[in-house]
Amino acid sequence: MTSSTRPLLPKFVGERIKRREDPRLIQGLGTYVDDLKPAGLLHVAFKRSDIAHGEIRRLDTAAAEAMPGVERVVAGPELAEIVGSIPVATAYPAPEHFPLAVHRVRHVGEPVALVVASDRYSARDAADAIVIEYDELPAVVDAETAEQNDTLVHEGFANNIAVRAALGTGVDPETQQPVDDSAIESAFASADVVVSQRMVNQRLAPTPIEPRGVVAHYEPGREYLTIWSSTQNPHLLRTRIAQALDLGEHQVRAVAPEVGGGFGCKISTYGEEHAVAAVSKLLGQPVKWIEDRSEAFVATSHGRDMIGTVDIAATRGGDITALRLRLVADMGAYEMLISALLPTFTAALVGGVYNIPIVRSEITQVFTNKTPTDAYRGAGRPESQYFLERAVDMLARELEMDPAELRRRNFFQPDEFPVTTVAGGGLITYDSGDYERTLEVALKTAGWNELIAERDAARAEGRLVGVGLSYYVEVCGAGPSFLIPMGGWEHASVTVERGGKITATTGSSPHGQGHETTFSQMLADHFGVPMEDIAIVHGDTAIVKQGIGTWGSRSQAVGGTVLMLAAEKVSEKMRRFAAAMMAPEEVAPDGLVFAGGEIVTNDSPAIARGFAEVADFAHVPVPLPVGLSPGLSEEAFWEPEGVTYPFGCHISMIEIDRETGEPRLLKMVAVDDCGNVINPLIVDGQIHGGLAQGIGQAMFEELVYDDQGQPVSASFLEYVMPRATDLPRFELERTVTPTPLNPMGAKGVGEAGTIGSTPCVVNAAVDALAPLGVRHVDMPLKPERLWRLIGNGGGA
Ligand code: MCN
Repeated sequence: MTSSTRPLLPKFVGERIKRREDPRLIQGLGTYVDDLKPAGLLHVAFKRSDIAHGEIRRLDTAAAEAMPGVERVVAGPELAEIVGSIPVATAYPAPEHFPLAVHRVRHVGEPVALVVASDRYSARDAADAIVIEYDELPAVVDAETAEQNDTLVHEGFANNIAVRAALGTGVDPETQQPVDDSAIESAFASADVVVSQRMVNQRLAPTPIEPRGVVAHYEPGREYLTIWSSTQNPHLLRTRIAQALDLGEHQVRAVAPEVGGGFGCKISTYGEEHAVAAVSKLLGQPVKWIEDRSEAFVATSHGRDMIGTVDIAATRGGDITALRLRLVADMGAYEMLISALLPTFTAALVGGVYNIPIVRSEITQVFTNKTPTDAYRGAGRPESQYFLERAVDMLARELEMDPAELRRRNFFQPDEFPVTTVAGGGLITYDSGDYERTLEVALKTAGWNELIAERDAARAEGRLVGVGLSYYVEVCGAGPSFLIPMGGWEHASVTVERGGKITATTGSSPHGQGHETTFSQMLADHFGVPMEDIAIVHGDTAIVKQGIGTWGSRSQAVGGTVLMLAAEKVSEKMRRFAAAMMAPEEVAPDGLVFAGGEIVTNDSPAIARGFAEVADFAHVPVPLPVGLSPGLSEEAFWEPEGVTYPFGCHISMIEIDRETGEPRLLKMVAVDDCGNVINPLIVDGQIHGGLAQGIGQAMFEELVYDDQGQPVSASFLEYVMPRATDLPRFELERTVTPTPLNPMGAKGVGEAGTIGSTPCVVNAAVDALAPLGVRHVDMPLKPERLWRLIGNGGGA
């Protein structure tokens, strides 16, 4: 793929280069959706349900319509006529989900009507003046009993079940239903040791710094809609909006300008995007909606919310012989784009890095009267590795074995890869791994033996100090298309312009990951030019013709690969132009290399032409070399044969105040392996952010609903985000196990930190409380919860 004569990773790739996008972002020079103010702009505000479940008996918009500045009020049935139901991307049956509720509301925060007005404040005031009377219905709140609840969230989904599936031993992979329980039952019946635990992976709010926002501008004359959205997925948005409004994709331009974070909650196309686009088309004017933080807590999809009961069986010597996961996943009130798939990811990876011969997962996904759940950084993998790594830690304690030693004993070995796992039901094949090496680096970096000695000394003084270790494997770089409902490929184009500057487009649409930097590092090496000569364009479907978007940590592995394929097509043509320019010398294009702003022969003395000189010639080729067409612009589509599996080992130390229950994280070591690294500084940054979020789940964050389905922690007053002062200095190391699935040998890293850190911190907390007899504590590690455990001498 790269030109044959040059090394793959020569100059910029592998260097700690600061992000090119940061100067504009930190100086406030970026353009976000709310910065857009097209002439004639109108503003939308949504009237949302303040109850969890009820029939809409009366919707009175008269007062709102009479208010100054109000242009239009739209309710559910009218909008449903125009845009229909919002589609999901999975094969599972999904209930209808209209952008504005029709007849019934199913969660607090569900939009019921919208107001279009001349300014944001008039729109908000008028939305507040809409009167809705409901016939309230009982709310389905508890996921574990939703199946037995007499109330149905959706009439068409009996027992509130969205999906019932199974994976692994004794399961038919076609029907995803258990067909033979004998192996799993006999494994548990004959085990020396069995450890079982119910664990809660609590509901979280993704809370990117920039909430969602949309501007839509339909131009009736051109019959053309431009939609700007704070999205991870502009191309999917284009497709979905075109379908909803009965337009061709060529009539819709979707733009993701600067996006202030997404963490998975901006993958879906939301009802608000459909609604704002439809209203702009109705009125023939530009329309804007900017989500406020209170809305974001109830209207943007939530993450996690799974309850797992794990049984793990082993021999006395520490060989894990079987694992069973019974999973209840709370979908909330509707399915979002890929939410129905996430529990299957959890199940598919629940065997982790261990060679466990018998693994069975049984999944029940239920509807409740809460905000829908969907992808949140890690999307299924943090839950899976949490359930597994807590169970493995409990097993180590039961066996009185060093937790590192128990893990080491059960790893898949390097010569076993590629490994098709039992947990994945034959559908999952880990590409590459050397798990023991990473464990050893982590133990050494953390000073494991010293940490244990320190903990024991602290214990001797009566302090509650614990040490935790976790191992994870996760899945990144999604493709090929048979696995991914939106398409498992990515697209890129590369153009070398007159004068030798380069513009590349990528269908990966970053929202904080730094693609402009890493992708230009790769192209700079490829073409032998400075990074400053390269522009990476993303997020605008009028310029970037095709794309799948940024999610599932796939941009480097898939987007990076296709970019290099497009670059190779251009450089191949450029070598032929250069060879023609070197005539009458007999120069073989294959023998030319790109270096130092020139295209040169490998011979001595070398013959060279300037990069810009060749670019100019390619645009005015007189005479046109035989077999060449003018210009230097190429595009490529590519999909990988399979997904990559990064892994890593995290170690932490925590102290819990005996008097107050307040936990303090003292140490956090993360050793992650994402294959070859393009930019170590960016990769470290991705790990830092991921660790903060994973620790946030372990220690602080939780969306709580009362028994009426009212969210009671839906503001930053109650929803506790991790702050810099809550976190220790992160100690990072890396091992490098390249993947064979792409030419760069790169795996993804964007979610890794989130996945390993959560069980690691909880394992440390349980270790701290173990002298009191504590076996498990559910997240988050709230001081009150810990204080009660301490006060009860470790009892529940
Ligand atoms: N990279 C690298 N070497 C590798 C792998 C990656 O240098 N071996 C670089 C890439 O070039 C890219 C970055 O690291 O600049 C992340 O790449 P990758 O792991 O491919 O992940 P994506 O770019 O696809 O990002 C998605 C991932 C996800 S799924 C979530 S959620 C997430 C995350 O990235 N949300 C984020 N990181 C985030 N970072 C910020 N600032 N904001 C978010 O919302």
